[in-house]
Amino acid sequence: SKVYETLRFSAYQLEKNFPLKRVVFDGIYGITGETFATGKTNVDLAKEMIAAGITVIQYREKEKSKLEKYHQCQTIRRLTLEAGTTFIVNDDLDIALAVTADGIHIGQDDLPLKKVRQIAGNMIIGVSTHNPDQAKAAVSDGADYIGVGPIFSTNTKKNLEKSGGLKYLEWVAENISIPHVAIGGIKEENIAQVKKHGGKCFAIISELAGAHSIEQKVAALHSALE
Ligand code: 3NM
Repeated sequence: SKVYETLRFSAYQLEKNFPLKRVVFDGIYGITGETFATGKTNVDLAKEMIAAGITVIQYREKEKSKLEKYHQCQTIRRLTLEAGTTFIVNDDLDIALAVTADGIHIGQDDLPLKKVRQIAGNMIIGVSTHNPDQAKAAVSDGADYIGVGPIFSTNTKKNLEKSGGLKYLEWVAENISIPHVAIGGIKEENIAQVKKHGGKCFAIISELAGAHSIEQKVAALHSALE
């Protein structure tokens, strides 16, 4: 169909113009969440994250229309390209392709990973996992990294599948060869504990969105990790 051809063309363009970057999943992985901020848009949050030195930013937005999300992603794509920041779009593969994001992040209920790979070419693909079976499947189906969570309880995501938390993270750190990103309830006061249990990269929404200054919060998170 026409839509399918358009997506294939976009992926082809992406391969030609944006060869896969070597992305290091290490330290803070910032996720936008303007519903958890006061008076800041997703674009404001991304700007603050870039200024704070965050090197991977994911656009995550569950309330807005496709068009609103597309416009915000266009702006964040421009800002992240200028800054050399890796830009990953959550859920919306069409938006990720349309703005030539560096990557797409999918959950267990999204299109199958193999199909996403077919459409997205060499884009970075991340997959949320909550147990060892999902992690092993993500690796064999070609994910570039996995999300590992929830580590702690969190109110940020609705209908979140349970996981073994820190025990599941330890299992991943020992058994999974591709990069892993810990997520779920990670804050200044518990990030050192996550590191102790095998965490290397830490995905955070509310602790960043809710901070008065993201720059100060990132500095505090870094010193907690030392
Ligand atoms: N995914 P916060 S936990 C989006 O376990 C999301 O896969 C999770 O937000 C998973 O940092 C989560 O505010 C919410 O807890 C993360």
